[in-house]
Order: sequence, then structure tokens, then C-alpha cells
Amino acid sequence: MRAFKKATMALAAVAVLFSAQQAFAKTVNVTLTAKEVDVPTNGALVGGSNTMAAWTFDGTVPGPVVRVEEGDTVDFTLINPAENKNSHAIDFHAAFVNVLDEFAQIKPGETKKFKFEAKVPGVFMYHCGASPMVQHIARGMYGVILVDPKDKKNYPKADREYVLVQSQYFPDVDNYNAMLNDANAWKGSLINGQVFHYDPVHDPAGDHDTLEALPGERVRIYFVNANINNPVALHPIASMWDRVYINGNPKNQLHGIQTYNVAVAEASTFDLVTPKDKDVAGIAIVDHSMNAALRGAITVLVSKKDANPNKGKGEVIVIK
Ligand SMILES: [Cu+2]
Repeated sequence: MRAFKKATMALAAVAVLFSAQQAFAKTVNVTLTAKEVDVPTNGALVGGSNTMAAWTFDGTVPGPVVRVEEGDTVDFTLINPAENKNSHAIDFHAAFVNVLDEFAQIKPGETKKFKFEAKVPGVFMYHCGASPMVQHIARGMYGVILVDPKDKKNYPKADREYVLVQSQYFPDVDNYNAMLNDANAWKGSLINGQVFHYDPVHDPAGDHDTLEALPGERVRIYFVNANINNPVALHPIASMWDRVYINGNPKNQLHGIQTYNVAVAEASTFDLVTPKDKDVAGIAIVDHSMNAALRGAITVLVSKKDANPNKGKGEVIVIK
């Protein structure tokens, strides 16, 4: 009898926990529209042109950041407007679904809807999987979905957060065969869609914004490698990764890392702490593979006492 009562109480406790978790999980509506538009790239710096005939989600490269919490359900809609010339698709790396169903491509004029639960916390790439996939990604159809972890125990609060997505820039966007087979077709590295996007040092004539933080702040970088072929050796010059959360999951954690290799289609979360004892400190976040760095994969983070209070906060985690 006593054992039975204990078991009943344990079951009741589990039921309460379960319903509490259910109560926090929510449904998030996400709609992305495939848009075939020209976007700015700064490509002239590396022998290309300053605009690319891109294929995009919602008209930007990368597409919009999708942000949910672990356990949330994403109620997703993909629109391929009739004025487009190509089929498009979506592949969320955060989803467990059927590649032949949810991720199948749709023709211009069609719409696709599906739901998935964001079960695993972390930072995940999404991209178009329509054929030829190499071309749809190289032309700009990729982005990031952040699934914030529920358990914050070993996950210190960040003072600032930034999203950086790196990808290879091919000036000849029509030649997908060359993207796969010609090492010389790749001319530049795009960071959030532009060559040397946040680097006033290597492109002093350009109009470049930088990442900013106050001295002594924990800066969290959500990094996605959307390259076609190349891994990324992510290194913060004049600093160190205080923590690397592999795949963005606090359960997968490294400490005191100089360089971390991010595979193609991998995404990870990187924390650094800016020096508290310096009024001004520049840190350059680079792909230490030199051919990528010198083709545009350099991001300057400035730590200073008069840092812009809005950068890296709330909605401003992608610097334009
Ligand atoms: Cu596409």
C-alpha cells in the first residue's frame, strides 16, 4: 500500500513537471518567401561585382534569423511567388521530418506548410535544398535558426550577441559546375552577405560598421559556416574563445580555445570576454585559413567605453 502511494505520488510529480514544460512551449509562426533579387556584395574588392543576382529568403543574404526556444513548435510556411523563375525549398537543420515531403522543392506560384518541434537546443543552418543545391546556397538561400536552450545552468548570460554567417562568393552565379569543380571560381568570403563586411582596416574606403562591446563584456557569436566546400578555422585575433558550445548546445562545451574548426553546414556558439583593463581593444574574428581571411572573412569587434548600447542587444544581433 505504502509502495503504491509512493509510486502514485511520483507519477503525480512527473505529471506536474510534464504539464509545466508543456505550458512554456509555444507555437511560433514563421513565413519565408523565396525572392530572386539583386543584393549588394562588395564583390568588386575581390574581382567580382558589387551586386549579385541572388536567390534569397525574404530578399536578404543571409535570410532572416529565426529564433525560438527549445521545445517550441515552428509552424512554417514557404512561399514561392509566381514571378520567380525557379523552384525552391527549405531545409531546417533543427527539424526531424521527411526529406521527401517537408523539404521537397515547390514550383513558382506554390506554397508549402509544415510544423516541427525544435527539440534540440543550439544554432542551426537553414537553406534551400532545391536542385542544384550548390547553386541555391551559393546564390544566397541560407540563414540561421537559433533554438535557445531551456537549461541555462552552465550557460552564462551574454552581454551582447551577434550572428555571423560565412559563405563563399562566386562571381559567376550561373556556373554551378565551376562551384563544384573549379577551385578558381571561388573569389571571396561573404560575412553576412558581404566581402569584408565589418572590416574598415582591409577596406578603408568602404562604409563598414563593426561589432561593439564594453570592456569586460561577454560577447556571444552565433556562427554558421554556409560555405559550399570549405571548413572555417574561426579564431579571434588578440583574444581567445572563453567557451565554444559545439553546435550551440551548452552540453557540448570547450574552454580556452584559440581556433575552432567549423565544418561545412555546421554552426556553433562562441563566447569571448573583452579585456576589462583596456579602455579600447580591437579584436578581429577571422577565418584563419588565409585564403578565406584575405578574401573577406575578417570581422572587427571593438571593445570601448562608449560602445553603442544598442548593438548586440535584442533584435540588433545582425549588424547591417
Ligand atoms: Cu532555392
